[in-house]
Amino acid sequence: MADPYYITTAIHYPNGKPHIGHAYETIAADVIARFQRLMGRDVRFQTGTDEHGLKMAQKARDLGKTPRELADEMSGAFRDLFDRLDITYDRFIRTTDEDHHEASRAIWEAMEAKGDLYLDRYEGWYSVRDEAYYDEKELKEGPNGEKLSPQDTPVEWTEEETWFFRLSKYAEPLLELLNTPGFLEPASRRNEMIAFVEGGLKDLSVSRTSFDWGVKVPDADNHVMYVWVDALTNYITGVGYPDGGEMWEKYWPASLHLIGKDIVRFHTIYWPAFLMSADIPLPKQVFGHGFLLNRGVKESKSAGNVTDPNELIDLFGVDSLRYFLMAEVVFGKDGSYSAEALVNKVNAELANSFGNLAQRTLSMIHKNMGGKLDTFETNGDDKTLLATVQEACRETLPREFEALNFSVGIEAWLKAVFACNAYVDEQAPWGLKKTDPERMTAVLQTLFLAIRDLAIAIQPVVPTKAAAVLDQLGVTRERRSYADLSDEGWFGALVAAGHVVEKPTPAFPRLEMPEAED
Ligand code: ME8
Repeated sequence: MADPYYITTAIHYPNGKPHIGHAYETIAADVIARFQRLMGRDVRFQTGTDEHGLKMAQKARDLGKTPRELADEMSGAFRDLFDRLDITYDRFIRTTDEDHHEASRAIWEAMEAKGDLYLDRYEGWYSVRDEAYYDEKELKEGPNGEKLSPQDTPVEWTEEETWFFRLSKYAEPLLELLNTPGFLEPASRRNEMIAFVEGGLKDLSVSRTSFDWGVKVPDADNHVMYVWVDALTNYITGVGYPDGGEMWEKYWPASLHLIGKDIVRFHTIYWPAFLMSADIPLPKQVFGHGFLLNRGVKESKSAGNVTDPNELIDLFGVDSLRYFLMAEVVFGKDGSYSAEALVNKVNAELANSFGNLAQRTLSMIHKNMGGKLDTFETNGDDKTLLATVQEACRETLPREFEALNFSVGIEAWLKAVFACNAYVDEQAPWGLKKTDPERMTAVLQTLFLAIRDLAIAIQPVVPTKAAAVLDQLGVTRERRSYADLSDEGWFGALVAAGHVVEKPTPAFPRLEMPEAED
């Protein structure tokens, strides 16, 4: 049986349209999901929208809509974007889904049965934008003397009767968890979380009475759950909690919660504590990726620099966007993007390097060999090239992708592409047609083998483009996994089947910079 692998993204607030950060996180998760499938694992991939809470309620009120109307409209915009981005999710969860309400009530009841919930009065600071409670000592002073959260969002003083969760009880096991190698990655995010726990954990307010847009607390109808209690629970709703069953047995605990660095506290402190309280096993890993900046600057409505990912897709295509984000940004660190950087990188690495390699090779096979393949003898140069390509595609890239070092894996792949292009220049197959046709066929078919490895390896990042190259090579859809790479019989089978290389169409055309608008 294939190893199960359950990956989740954060669920996104549908209080506005999706932005580039949402696209980035979901693309990264999709690259992981596709990679793990190609590694032979049985993958489940969940993403979705986080629809409750004060932020949604306030935004809907400002727009003169009901929260439900706003959620329906914007959740649809997220779903449409993810479909356009070729995101292969198995479930798009909405926290307004009925099974999610049931799961949220069930985890609440489990925490209550443990004696971890009690009613008391909350007095303190709340940031609606972060949907987070803050301690006085965490706050900063804004330019006009106002109080701001550590994320620079406004906070308001809140006083109400709420349910509390005994977070303080879990300090010891949480420290042990945070010190477990691999639980929270990258390791650079650990110290801050450890310091937060060591600074003393206060019990957490987990319900609100001042509004009603949320999951109702069991037997206390005037309370709705604190939005993060229900939001985090989405991860288990999606695999069958509380009923259990086959999906639950197979996929929980999750292999990876992929989230941004701003919400690490919720995922590595609150969430594990809720799970410990409810006697549910803990996720294996939480990875806090960095933020994507627009030419080095955070996007915001007030700065007027918010990019609609749909526009980037319209201009440059999905695979170009996916490639740029994964190749350019060191995963775990902040990264910067701009249309020029995207066009330059994609043209240099995909169009001029890999695309051109495939296009030149297939054209020459089509023209000079009548598109026909045959068995051939390799010489030392051919063997060296194939060894370089195979090491990159069969070892380095999979190893680095497994460790979520995408840019490092892609860099190794690109070096192998460069090696192929250097080999083409050295061997100059176009000059061999008259002088040594046998050698020409050996060179072109060595390249054919190399391109197949390169195209298979890069599929998680540029699925449509890689598939187009593999189609042209004649590699069947069922034989494109990482395990298939070491099947040495495939070329012989292709020859035996009489595969003919057709006149190729470029899989990676050059991108143009759009005309600047006045
Ligand atoms: O935080 N670059 O939702 P959200 C990269 N609903 N990632 C970014 C980003 C940027 N510029 N801006 C945001 C929430 N993100 C909660 C999550 S999970 C149970 C509930 C990331 O819509 C952010 O870090 O504000 C988060 O992982 C995701 O986008 C959704 O953010």
